[in-house]
Amino acid sequence: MTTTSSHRTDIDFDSPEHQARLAELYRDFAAAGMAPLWTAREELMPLSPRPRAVAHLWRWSELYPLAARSADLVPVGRGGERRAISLANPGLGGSPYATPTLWAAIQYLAPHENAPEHRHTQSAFRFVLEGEGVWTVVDGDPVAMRRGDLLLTPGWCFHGHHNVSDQPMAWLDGLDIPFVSQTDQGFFEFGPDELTDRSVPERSRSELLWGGPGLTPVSSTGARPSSPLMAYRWAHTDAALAAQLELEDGGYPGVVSAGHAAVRFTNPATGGDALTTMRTEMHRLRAGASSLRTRSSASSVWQVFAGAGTVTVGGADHPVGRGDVVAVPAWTELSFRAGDGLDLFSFSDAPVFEKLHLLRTEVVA
Ligand code: 1HN
Repeated sequence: MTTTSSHRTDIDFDSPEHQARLAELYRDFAAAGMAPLWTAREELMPLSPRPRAVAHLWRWSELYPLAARSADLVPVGRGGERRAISLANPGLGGSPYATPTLWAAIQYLAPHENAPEHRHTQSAFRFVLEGEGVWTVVDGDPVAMRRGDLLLTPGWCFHGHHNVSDQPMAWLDGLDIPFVSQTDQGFFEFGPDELTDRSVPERSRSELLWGGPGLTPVSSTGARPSSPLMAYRWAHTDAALAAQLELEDGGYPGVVSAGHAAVRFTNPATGGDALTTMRTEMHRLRAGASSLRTRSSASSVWQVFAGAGTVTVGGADHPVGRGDVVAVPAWTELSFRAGDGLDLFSFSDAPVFEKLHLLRTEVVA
């Protein structure tokens, strides 16, 4: 793009001599480590977001067997730390990121394997599509992982996993790795090679303290920015979604459509998001129901937990079923339609932009 000044009628901007001097100026800018705005204004300040990430779908039927193959070939242990295989958005030039801010991976732990303890400033969660038998030990508190559960690892909490069963287990990992990496906020520390606590309690210490809705332990020493509750159990999530669907008007009309129930996983001490950098939610669409068509300046990742249906993202329809994962770039139109019913887990970077007063979300007519 070029600009012309209304004041400089004395300059012939199209003359060969002018063009040569301009080319020389741009070369000298580059050599001096300078860059003009006027040639890049549209790229630097588009009228609305122009994500490099693309809408993309990964099939569980492809993810799972590939993760299982890696278990036969790659040990899990100190150094590599985790057998986690990330979902790379094809629009991001080979970076192992689902969106510019979000990492999504399938992690696989074979029978009786351990993933050693460490901690990092990146926040993490696990969402369990299927299986059980793994305990994740978060700051010394062993937390059982089972189908439908959301397990948290807030930033800088030590954590390791161990599979005590005779079956392999795989789950979805979500982390804010790209955001933390691109803003140079990453710190990492190794813990002991062996897990500090190999016990396998039915309920973690965090659940024994924070087990009742609306009930705060009197011994609580004040709210922390991320949730003190490390496990959100499927029985509770399922019951909350089922109860919401009993309300014919959806509860708060205009935010969700009829037949669409949605809950957010929150910090019980503050009501804010469970993690500081990622929003986590569970959605349920009744058989045949459609969600509203929305777009958000937050980017997000969705996994089908149960049922089947159609996702419409960026104007294209895709049939989806259990375990399939969809990446949704910023400002990309999104809606879901259920077949016989559809349960969806989602996570996004919304809390970051909400705190910075940058978040925009709208229902598209
Ligand atoms: C990590 O600690 C986990 O704890 C998963 O399960 C994925 C990716 C990069 C760095 C650390 C986990 C990770 C990770």
